[in-house]
Amino acid sequence: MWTENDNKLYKSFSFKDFNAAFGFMARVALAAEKMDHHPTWTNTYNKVEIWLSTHDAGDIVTEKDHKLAEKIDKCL
Ligand code: H2B
Repeated sequence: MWTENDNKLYKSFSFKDFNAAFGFMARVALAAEKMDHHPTWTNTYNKVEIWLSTHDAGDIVTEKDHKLAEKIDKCL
């Protein structure tokens, strides 16, 4: 579930292993590049954490972040 805190949308994802996590990240990267809207994220082995905000709008959550969040969920 995405949560909004401190002007960021946040979600944590867990996978079977690194390979599954990185496959997900590759799909997200392509979707993000298409939108020209990019995640702030970390990956540790099978875990991926993502924060979304719109820097161009002053680091707040905008419709673009909600749209990317939706696309990210479809990359699962
Ligand atoms: N990603 C995110 N998350 N927020 C932005 O404001 C943003 C971005 N701006 N990706 C884009 C790129 C902008 O810097 C470029 C120049 O279009």
